[in-house]
Amino acid sequence: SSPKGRIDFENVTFAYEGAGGDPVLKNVTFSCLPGETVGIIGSTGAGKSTLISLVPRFYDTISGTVKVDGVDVKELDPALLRNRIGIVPQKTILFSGTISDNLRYGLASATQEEIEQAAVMAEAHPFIATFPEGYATRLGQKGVNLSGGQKQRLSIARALIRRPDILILDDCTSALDTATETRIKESLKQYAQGVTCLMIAQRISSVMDADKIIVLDDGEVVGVGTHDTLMASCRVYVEIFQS
Ligand code: DGT
Repeated sequence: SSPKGRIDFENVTFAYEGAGGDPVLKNVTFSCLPGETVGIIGSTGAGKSTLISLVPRFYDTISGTVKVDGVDVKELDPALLRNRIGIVPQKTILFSGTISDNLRYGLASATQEEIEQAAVMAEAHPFIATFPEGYATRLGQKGVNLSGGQKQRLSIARALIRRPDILILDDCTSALDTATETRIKESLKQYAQGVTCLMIAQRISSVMDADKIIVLDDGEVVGVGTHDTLMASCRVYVEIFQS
């Protein structure tokens, strides 16, 4: 089968209703090729989370087109579209239940082997293995206390179990130390080959090795390129790098 997970934004303009109509994204154009890792950088309020929310079509554009594998998302069945996209939100939400339940998150068909594979990819397996009850360890109100970084790793594993064509990470590695973050990225490269990865980051170091980086400033794309090109050509990028 042909590679999947291409994303195209073509002159996308978007505004939230009732927010004075001021566009949050203005004329945004970029592409992610299947299997590419694309970083999104920009100051707070630049529109990064809004941008990624248009891929699973949480909102419709005012003008312009978002395409997945060449098809306007408005023409795709929303359920099928969202099934192909794994989203790891900024804030991890875990519920009272076992680690396996939390990773499965309603995907009844997931086997223990698939759960563990996803946990290995997300660098969660090693800490889960230290618990006496392993994957049967209970989380939540009466459960074990996890660190922010451990929760983020469970959240990444939860998205990977669904074997998405597109993985969207919304600034979800900020609670991880850089060594763990690097290991997760390495293992994604190795195991999740072919998965298109869109990754919002606060730290430039998180996306430095991405195939390309999109720099958003006040809803506009002010730079697209690799770290080296942007360092040489994009003022906003250099400012974020130096801050
Ligand atoms: P962050 O997460 O602080 O780094 O900021 P970004 O870059 O992810 O920005 P984003 O997309 O969360 O917000 C862009 C603008 O849109 C900002 O002025 C807040 C506004 N906004 C975000 N979400 C909503 C929403 O659900 N409703 C309305 N009315 N406005 C929103």
